Amino acid sequence: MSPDEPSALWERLAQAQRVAVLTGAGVSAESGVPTFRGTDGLWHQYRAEDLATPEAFRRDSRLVWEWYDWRRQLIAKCRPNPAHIAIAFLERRSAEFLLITQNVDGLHRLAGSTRMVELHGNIWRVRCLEDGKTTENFDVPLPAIPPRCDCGGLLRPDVIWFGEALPPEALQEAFDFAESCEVFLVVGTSAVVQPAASLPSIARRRGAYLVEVNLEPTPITPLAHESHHGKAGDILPRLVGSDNFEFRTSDFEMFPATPSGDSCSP
Ligand code: BV8
Repeated sequence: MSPDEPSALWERLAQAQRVAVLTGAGVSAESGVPTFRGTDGLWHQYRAEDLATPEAFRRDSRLVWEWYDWRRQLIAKCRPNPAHIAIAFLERRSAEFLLITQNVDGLHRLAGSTRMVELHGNIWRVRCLEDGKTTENFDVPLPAIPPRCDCGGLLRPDVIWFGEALPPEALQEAFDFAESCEVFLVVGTSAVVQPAASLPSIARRRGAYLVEVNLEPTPITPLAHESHHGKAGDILPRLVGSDNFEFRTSDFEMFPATPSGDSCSP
């Protein structure tokens, strides 16, 4: 859809009771978080099956933790961008709303999103393999690799690895909302990882107005009523009307000021 073509989204949002948004790594790209399959894609350096699977962790938990520590150090310097803000803004102007994210970086919550499910977990949480306790951990860098629980048990990142089931309640909430929303926005995902990638087609089949925002066409494009190709940080504020909504980056502190305090704009 060319930028000058009028979007019916505004109107649809005005009538909609229930609005859902699905996001992927592309929504955090302009904050400096590498995507998975883009040119700076994580996977180019590391094969997914080498690092983001239970087998890989059993084989070499140190290697897997070195990778997650590297990502945490990178994400810790990043701040939400106008796309994250537009989604938080949309939540506030929607009667019923659900943000369904595949991202583990925590930037949506930092941008003020509250009605959300993190389908693939969160990189700032750890889980003990002994006592099963899940705790928040913001140590950047991690003082010890692999990190251990105070019970002595080995900790793992509280994320969903390939081959692992998604959190059933989060998954159910996402599917229920996709089946009953009037507007479904898809932002910055290559839509290849299942079961998340099935949500847009379910929403469309159940009558939702489906709108995609992505740098390039994806498997969702043929399904979408509107497909806007470009940067989410440019397009989304205009689409949802948050472009005249002021916010100060200093509002966003992931956690106590990062020692270096240098920004990481790409
Ligand atoms: C499971 C957490 C079973 C970890 C992640 C059916 C068919 C085929 C395969 C399967 C299938 N069902 C299951 C599978 C296997 C697998 C799967 O889907 N594999 C794929 C590769 C084919 N799925 C699973 O293993 C899932 N588990 O099925 O368990 C089961 C069931 C019951 C009981 C036991 C077991 C678990 C999947 C979750 C894996 N964990 N992350 C971590 O992060 O370390 S997935 C991870 O990769 C992300 O979370 C995300 O989901 C995915 C990356 O995708 P995107 O976010 O879309 O990112 P990508 O880089 O690909 O694309 C970025 C996009 O943004 C691009 O389109 C680009 O153009 C765009 N973009 C870039 N910049 C911008 C932009 N757009 C706008 N603006 C910009 N500025």
